[in-house]
Amino acid sequence: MKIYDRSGFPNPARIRIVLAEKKLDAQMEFVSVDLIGAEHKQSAFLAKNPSGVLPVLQIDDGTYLSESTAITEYLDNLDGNPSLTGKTPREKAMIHMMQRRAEAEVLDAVGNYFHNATPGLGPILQVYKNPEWTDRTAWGNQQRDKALDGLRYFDGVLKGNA
Ligand SMILES: N[C@@H](CCC(=O)N[C@@H](CS)C(=O)NCC(=O)O)C(=O)O
Repeated sequence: MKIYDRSGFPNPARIRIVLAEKKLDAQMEFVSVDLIGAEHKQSAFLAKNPSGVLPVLQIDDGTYLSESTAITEYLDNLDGNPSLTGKTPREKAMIHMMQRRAEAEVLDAVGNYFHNATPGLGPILQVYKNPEWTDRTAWGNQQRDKALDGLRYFDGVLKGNA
């Protein structure tokens, strides 16, 4: 199996954590994609993942899988121990719900803040520009506040589970 990723970026890190937990690192070939040079926006990479984002997993039959949740599910189902995506219907649903909540309330908001209220990745990578965003920085800062609220929520959840 091959994983197209980049060290130091959050979504690739999600899969590195899965690989470590499942002890699958040794079976994986890591292919580093030059995000700063916009390699992921070139046709060769877009053929693997039309969304133009990392990570992407290539499995042994040649299929490309993207979306961290789908990659996690695939790797988890190769071998049930430890189980990361749940075993019972309740566990599976709870994990799916919390994962989606973490993406919506924290990860997406952090990305929006980074891209809109900080120098971010620079103009080459800001492929989508909404002309109606008259104050992108204000919106970006609002996303920062949303991410901080999300982190407070997860702090509470984790304290309750300690
Ligand atoms: N929903 C995707 C998000 C992937 C994503 O946004 N990856 C970032 C790296 S952390 C990326 O490739 N960004 C490049 C860009 O947006 O140009 C997933 O779950 O894998």
